[in-house]
Amino acid sequence: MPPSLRNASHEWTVAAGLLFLLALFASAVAGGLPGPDAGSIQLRPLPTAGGAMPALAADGQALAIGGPGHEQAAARLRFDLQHKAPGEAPWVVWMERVPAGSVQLSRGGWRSVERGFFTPNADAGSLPSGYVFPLPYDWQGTVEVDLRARGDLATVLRPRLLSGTEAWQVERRGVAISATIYASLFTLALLALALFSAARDRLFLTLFGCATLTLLTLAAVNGHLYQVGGLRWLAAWGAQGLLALQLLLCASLPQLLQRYAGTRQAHPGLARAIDQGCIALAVLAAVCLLDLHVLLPWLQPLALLARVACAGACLWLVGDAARRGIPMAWPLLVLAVLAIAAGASGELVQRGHLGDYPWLRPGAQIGLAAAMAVLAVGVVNRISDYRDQRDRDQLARMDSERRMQREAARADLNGALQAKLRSCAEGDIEWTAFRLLLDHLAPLVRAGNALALARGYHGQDVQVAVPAGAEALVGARELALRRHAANGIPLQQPVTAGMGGGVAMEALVPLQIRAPAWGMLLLERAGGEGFTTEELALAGEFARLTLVHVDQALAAIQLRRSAELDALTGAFNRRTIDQWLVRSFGEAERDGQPISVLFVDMDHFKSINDKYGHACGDECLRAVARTLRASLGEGDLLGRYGGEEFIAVLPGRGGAAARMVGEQLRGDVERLGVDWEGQVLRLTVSVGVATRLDGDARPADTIERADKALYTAKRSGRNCVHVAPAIFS
Ligand code: GH3
Ligand code: MG
Ligand code: MG
Repeated sequence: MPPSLRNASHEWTVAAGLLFLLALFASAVAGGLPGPDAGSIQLRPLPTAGGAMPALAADGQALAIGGPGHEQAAARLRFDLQHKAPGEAPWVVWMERVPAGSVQLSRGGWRSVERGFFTPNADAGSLPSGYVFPLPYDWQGTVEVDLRARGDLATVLRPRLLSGTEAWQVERRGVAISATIYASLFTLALLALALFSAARDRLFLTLFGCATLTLLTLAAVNGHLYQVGGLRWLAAWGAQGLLALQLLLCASLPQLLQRYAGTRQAHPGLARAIDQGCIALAVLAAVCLLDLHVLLPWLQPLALLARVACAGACLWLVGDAARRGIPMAWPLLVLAVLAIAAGASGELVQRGHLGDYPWLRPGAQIGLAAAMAVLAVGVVNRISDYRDQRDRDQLARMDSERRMQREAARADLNGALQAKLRSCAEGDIEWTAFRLLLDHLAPLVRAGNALALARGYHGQDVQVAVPAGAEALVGARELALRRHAANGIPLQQPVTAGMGGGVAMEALVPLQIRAPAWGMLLLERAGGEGFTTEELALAGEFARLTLVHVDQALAAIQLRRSAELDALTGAFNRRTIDQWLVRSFGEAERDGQPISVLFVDMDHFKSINDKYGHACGDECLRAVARTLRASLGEGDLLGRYGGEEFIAVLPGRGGAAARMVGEQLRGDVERLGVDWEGQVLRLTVSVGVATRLDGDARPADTIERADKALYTAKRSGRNCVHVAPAIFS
């Protein structure tokens, strides 16, 4: 499956899951609050303490407080009460908990408890959703009660008449909904922190900050923050603290979205503008905390403006993210639109411009929490980016490690071939090279059995098996192997291995040898795991390297030989024989052994050249050299000293023994017949023999005496052997 497709389906699965949770939540909210006409109350305006008339909201059933000129408001509530027995829950006047400084009911001498948004009410629980005023049992029929309220923030009070049981249910549902919202945000914040510690990405820290701020702000807007023991001190800031929190949230949400959508990279100019806006909001929040009461009439509209701007920026950012296909952006956009619509309507309701829709406030809060959750899912997608990156890094590291390992193995093989083949005898080079090849290659490609086979390679048939039993790999299929070698492409096939008949993979890697010679590497690995292309390539590369080294070693031997030998006859050349003479004479002197030098010169050779031509002369030279070589012993040396003159060095023999060898050589040449253009040419040689004397410090002395003996042999009529006398005068 392509990754893009996988991501998309994964995203929709997450979105569907979130939608399901949201639907569950929404259904709980929709059924959770009483409708607008639960009890019937009429409101009539009353003059307040300062003499100003209080404002009734547009629908006439709500009392506006806060805002310029309305810090105090009062209204007379009129309702019909049915009788409640003392055992039953009393009638209750219930008002949604809006930010009012104080709310109180009174009738004649009776006064209710004074409730306030920023003052904790011991009897109201820690997550109250409304101001609850139980009415005395003895009130019946049409009753009129005065409602007095104070507040700094513009909002409306909507008193309802509920039975005690109803009020209790409303409160409990409110607690459940708020607790769920807070718990989700708290969990989200924790998760963000965990993600930050795992991924070290500032994005998660921003998510943590946003989730925490949302939690605090919602708790403040609902008035719950000031009910919680440890956070009660925040009430000291009153309405301005509430505004500061809202402003901070407005500053942080676009920051989070900006990081999520990657706006800094996509639209740097816009990102800068958003940053500046956020800084301005943070400054404004700090001003709020200064607690300068005179600023409040200005701060409230500014905060409203900030909320509108924040909503606009968020919508734009999410829309842009959706357009650019960033994970979870579409579900987030839908939720953001819903939450902003609910928030805006809730704002209108709270200012009395719209009728009473009690689900709007919790709806907007749930929308915000859900949007945060979706956003979290979106940013968590980054984790999979990290994972992909880590996987890629790991693969690259493994790859480079493997490459380094192979490079080291190659260098190893190269070094071993260089060192071993240099000291190898000519006939052992191929075998040794293949053995090294298999020793290095088999463990690297995890081949249990390995075999190198070459036929006619440098005139030799070579077969090397590692371990020794692996010869069985060839079996009776040499012809098939030869055919495969001809096409030159490595292949592998499953085979049954050994006596147990287990499964194995066999790789056949042809050696690049010039026809008609051919060769093949056979590698066998137990189990069904095949050789990778890379492993086959490596085997081919190692084989090529080995063949190059074999060629080089053989060429070096060839070169050495051509420098030592006479090209025409294959005997040692004069330079080599001179070196050997020095060495052999040294050894003879050291060991006290005799050593003799024989000069062999062909008789009347010039006339052969003259009569039959130079080519014939060359052929005769070769034939004589062959004959002399064959007549000499294992440790004797034969060299061409110049022209048609040969020299034989006989270590360990002197006097009579040397003379016998001389006679042998002479006789063998005499018996030799050289075929030339249908004729058999007869050749003879004269031989001069000299044995090293104790006084002969250098070979030259002995050579000189042998030369003189040869001269004597020539004068004596040729085709004879003359031995230099022991003391030459
Ligand atoms: P003698 O019995 O006195 O040794 O007579 P000879 O003709 O062998 O004597 P000489 O030393 O005068 O002649 C040697 C000849 O060998 C001269 C030269 O043409 C011939 N010769 C020397 N080197 C080669 C060679 O490499 N090939 C051929 N074809 N002839 C060579
Ligand atoms: Mg001669
Ligand atoms: Mg000569």
